[in-house]
Amino acid sequence: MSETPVVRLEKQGPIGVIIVNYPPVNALGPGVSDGIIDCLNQANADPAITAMVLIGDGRSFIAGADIRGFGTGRKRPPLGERTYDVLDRSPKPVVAAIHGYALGGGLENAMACHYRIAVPSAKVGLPEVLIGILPGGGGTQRLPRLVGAEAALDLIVSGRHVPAPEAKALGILDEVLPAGENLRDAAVIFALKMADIRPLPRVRDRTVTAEPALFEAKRKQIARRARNQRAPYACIEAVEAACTLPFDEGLAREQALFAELENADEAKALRYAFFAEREVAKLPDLPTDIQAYDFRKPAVIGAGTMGGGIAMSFADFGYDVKIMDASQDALDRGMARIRSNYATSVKRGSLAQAEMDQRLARIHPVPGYDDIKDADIVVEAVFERMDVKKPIFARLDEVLGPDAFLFSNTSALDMDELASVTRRPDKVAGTHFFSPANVMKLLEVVRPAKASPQTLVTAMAMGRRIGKISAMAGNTDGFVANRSRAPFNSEMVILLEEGCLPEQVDRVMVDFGYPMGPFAVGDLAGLDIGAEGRKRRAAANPNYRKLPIADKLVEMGRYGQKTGAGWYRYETGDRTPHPDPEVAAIIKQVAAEMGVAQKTFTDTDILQRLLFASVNEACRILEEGKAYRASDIDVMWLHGFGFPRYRGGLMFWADGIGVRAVYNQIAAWHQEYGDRWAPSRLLRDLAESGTAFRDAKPAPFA
Ligand code: T1G
Repeated sequence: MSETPVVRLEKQGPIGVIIVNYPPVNALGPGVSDGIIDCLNQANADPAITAMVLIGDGRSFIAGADIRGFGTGRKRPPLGERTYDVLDRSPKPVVAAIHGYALGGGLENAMACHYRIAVPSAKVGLPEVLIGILPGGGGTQRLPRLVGAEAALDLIVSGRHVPAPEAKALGILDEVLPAGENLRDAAVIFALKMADIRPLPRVRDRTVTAEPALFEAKRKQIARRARNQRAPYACIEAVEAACTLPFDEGLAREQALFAELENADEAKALRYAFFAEREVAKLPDLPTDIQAYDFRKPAVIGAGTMGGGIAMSFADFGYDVKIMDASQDALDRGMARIRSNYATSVKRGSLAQAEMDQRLARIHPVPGYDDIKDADIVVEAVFERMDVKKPIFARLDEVLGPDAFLFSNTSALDMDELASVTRRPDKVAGTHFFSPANVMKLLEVVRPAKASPQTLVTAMAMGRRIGKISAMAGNTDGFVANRSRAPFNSEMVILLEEGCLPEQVDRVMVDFGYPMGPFAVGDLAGLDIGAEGRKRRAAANPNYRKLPIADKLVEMGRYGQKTGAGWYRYETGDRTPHPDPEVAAIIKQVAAEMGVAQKTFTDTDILQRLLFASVNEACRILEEGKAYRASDIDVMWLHGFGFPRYRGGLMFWADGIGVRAVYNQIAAWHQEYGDRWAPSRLLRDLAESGTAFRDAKPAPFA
């Protein structure tokens, strides 16, 4: 069977239609750019052709360069020989006809065309900064010439996708078609109309200027978010070059900046994160032909903080959702909290009032089980106690239709035990949202032993349909995210016993790239919550390493922001953490009572004590078959704990240090501190075989 070429030229009267066909998103993979050049040259050499259309087959225009090709030493064609240059030299007009996405090199090709038209649902953008590089196909030089320096800075430094109507208003598109109009036919008609217009409107012939202050202001504006990163600043420099240099010199500057970034650690980490976020959706031990159930009637049980946030997640993505709670008062409070959350977004300008009203209207508070009996998916989010959840699951099992799925938002309880109180254990799974549920993107799907493949696939798909990144976790204490995080949470307090202060640890972690230090995060979440979990684990395990300093603060009623004092003290109405001499005194006193030798620590000591503890636990999780991949654990750390994305994730970062070095350090701490630092078997095996964490072969899912 003849393979459809990745790029082909079809003639429609005097119009040459150049069609890119490189599924799934028409990335500029092997042969695509050369194919476009060949077709352009053929059409320009054909006297019967007066103009061209460049269009994508399948679901999209061109979604950009093939990211898999970066960092492979792949040779890029020299300036002057790329598609953008051949388009620039074309003596006949070329119309870019856009549907789906025109991103990165895709939009850059479109901007090197003479005209650009799109369907209303199309999106365009230059997202290169999100993978640690910058537009390398002339985008930093052409976009400012189309939309002006300020708008170009916004789009290139943010990497955001722009809907077609906005792209038209900005000047990127010449036309947005009426809904339902056939793109290819409209593009051919457009090309016929423009075929004889001369001079050809080449974007490179325009000029753009800007005040230097604009770039300084942009640098100041991104300083906090772009901390420790290079690409955002390189984007600014490239746009500045578009405003200060002739086109070809600006292009050369762009190329130099691109070359500096492509193989930098930041770009490698961000490319890794991009693919890890797609890999995490794959469930290698389940049949690939299983269809997720197309749920339509979700319901949430529990109108507390989590239940309300979960209901908002459904409403935010267009689902009508019922939220049930036993007491009307709890429902009223829950709805008030939801309303207030939306109002805050409206006040911030990130949500329109009309949109808030629509979303609120989709959330239906109901008082009883009978009101949710038609639900096809239920997410339970009540108090984190098995004796509270079990009766609810048993009752739901009675009330709901036989095909309904029962999910629990529990963050650590045994999902097998919860499933056992129902007659449908095959339809039960954990769906662990992270707080605040309507904001955090991670959804941990917890896999009980009896869950059917369709239940797991449906839970994963449910997350994606409400904007989450779903990741599969084994049914183990703390599942995967919190279990891998637990040693970090202990080690940070143990460091205080040895002479650290909360503010020192927080500074190290913020300098590393976290948005907030872990002690400040504890104060935000509430120290009393962690205490509950420590009590439960200490009761279950006599060897459990207690944290007397943390326990003492809770005994003193220092729960954090909600009590005005925790690890830090807070002024009334102000959430700024202030180091508290009283906490320093408590630390000193408890450490003395424990007889812990005091030390001084470098920033690296602190960073590695926290993160290596979690790397070791992550290896245990993999060797027990509770996660599919090390990169899944990275996705959880990126989207559950705010691990800095430009470092790839916990395990990717550890690979940067090297398995052997990590193992040696953990083995040394094992000598010094005893069992809590015993290297996991997998870590030892990886170190002996010289295998990277991200190439670890975990045990089959258990
Ligand atoms: N390269 C390689 N593979 C890609 C890809 C790309 N650019 N985009 C998507 N894929 C794969 C993806 O890994 C997945 O594979 C499948 O396609 C479906 O993707 C020169 C240098 C277009 C918005 O950054 O944002 O151009 O898992 O699940 O949710 O200046 O894909 O099926 O095996 O994400 O519908 C700039 C990146 C590149 C766009 C579609 N372009 N892609 O989202 O599908 S750099 C980008 C996306 C560049 C120039 C520079 C999204 C999407 P698999 P998906 P989706």
